[in-house]
Amino acid sequence: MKIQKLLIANRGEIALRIHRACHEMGIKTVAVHSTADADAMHVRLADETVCIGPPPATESYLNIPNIISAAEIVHADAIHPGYGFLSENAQFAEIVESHNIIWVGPKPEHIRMMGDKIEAKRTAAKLGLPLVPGSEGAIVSVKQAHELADEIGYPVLIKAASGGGGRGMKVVEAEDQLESLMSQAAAEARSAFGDDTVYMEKYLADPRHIEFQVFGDGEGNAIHLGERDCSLQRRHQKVLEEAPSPALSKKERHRMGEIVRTAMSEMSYRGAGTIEFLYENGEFYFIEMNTRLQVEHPVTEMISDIDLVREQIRVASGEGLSCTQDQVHLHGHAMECRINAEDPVTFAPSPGLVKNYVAPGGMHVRVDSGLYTGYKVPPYYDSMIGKLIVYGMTREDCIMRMRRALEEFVVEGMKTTIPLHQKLVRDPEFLAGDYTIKWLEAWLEKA
Ligand code: MV4
Repeated sequence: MKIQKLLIANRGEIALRIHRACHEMGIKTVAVHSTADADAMHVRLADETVCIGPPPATESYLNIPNIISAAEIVHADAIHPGYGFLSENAQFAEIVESHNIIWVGPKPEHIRMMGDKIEAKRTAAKLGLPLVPGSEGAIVSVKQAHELADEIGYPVLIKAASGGGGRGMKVVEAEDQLESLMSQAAAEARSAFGDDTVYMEKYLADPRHIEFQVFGDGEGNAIHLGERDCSLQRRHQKVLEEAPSPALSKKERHRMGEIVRTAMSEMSYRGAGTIEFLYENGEFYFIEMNTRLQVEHPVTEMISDIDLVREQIRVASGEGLSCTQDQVHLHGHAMECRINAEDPVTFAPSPGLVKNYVAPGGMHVRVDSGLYTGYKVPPYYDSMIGKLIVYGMTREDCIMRMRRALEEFVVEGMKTTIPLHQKLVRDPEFLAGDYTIKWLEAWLEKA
């Protein structure tokens, strides 16, 4: 069914991103916003706006009854959740569909399945994805934990089944710590997620984080759009992402791409998805699947010329994918710097009034941001205020362009992570491309 009016259940740059795709497709947009976001760009650009509550996200952007009411009042025929907030809430997806509103997202059953990391691994294994050696399901006893850890060898990692993003993880270096760290992990998981189920994996000491972008039509057709290297992170927050990964050969990309594409085809996956792997010594290990559009999706758009939000909307309205795998031609190199309203050294949040804003431009430079001079960044939400994405024929071209674009970028009135990126993209080790998930934190320590 052709979508006439789409409600964007999000804020900030991703709300803008979705609005732009909609308008290019002739779809009217509805912005929802908290009282703290009345002056936000995503509200200014939308065709209609609905205030859905006070500043705390739990009372506005996470408030399901208010969002559904907003959609009914304006007669929206679709809802796009963006990323974060309700984007991976299977129950919300079901509620949206039960109101006869098109859910621009994966099937609720797939969201639910991948939200349980043990179920996700079980499914991944069945579909032929390589896993990290570890427990087949939950760990139910200390005895079982000891036997398994002895079998796979220390160090091992205890993870929460409902976890993700690194919360509730414990590295166990030796046998004498196993029992106490296991109960700590379970206790943390219970208080963070209301579920103390844990599982065990072999701990990989220093891998890269490489994720594959996939897309399905929900009827067995699926494509992959190559990988992104997201190893450059600090405390599980990604800082800079690039595509393709400097670590992969064309052959490895093709081999893994076909594996993930086949997996998505077999499960009749619908919409955008990201399959996360750890990559060490030339081997891939599946860890999680994200059933949403990701922050870093623009780097994939740059190297594929495929508009991922447009694709999500096409699939949701039953038009199917715009291309087959044969028609996907990945080319060149792209990078994204996440710009946060934070002190570039201490990472303390730094919201406030934008006194002057000048975004870079020119060939192959993209800025996804809702910032403007005179805008006041509210203190209630994520500190990411924009993304700078650039493209080049080669990684070197791309880095030179990123250096130039970062020099042009002016954000006055608050501290931002722009100076951090300026240093990072000038670092010889970064230039060499041989970094892992531990590299950035070590680099920040010595800088
Ligand atoms: C791991 C790992 C090492 N070995 N699993 C962290 C978040 C969650 N998505 C998975 N994570 C990890 N799982 C095994 N078996 C190391 C990490 C990890 C990590 C992964 C991706 C990106 C950044 C990371 C930073 C620290 C730890």
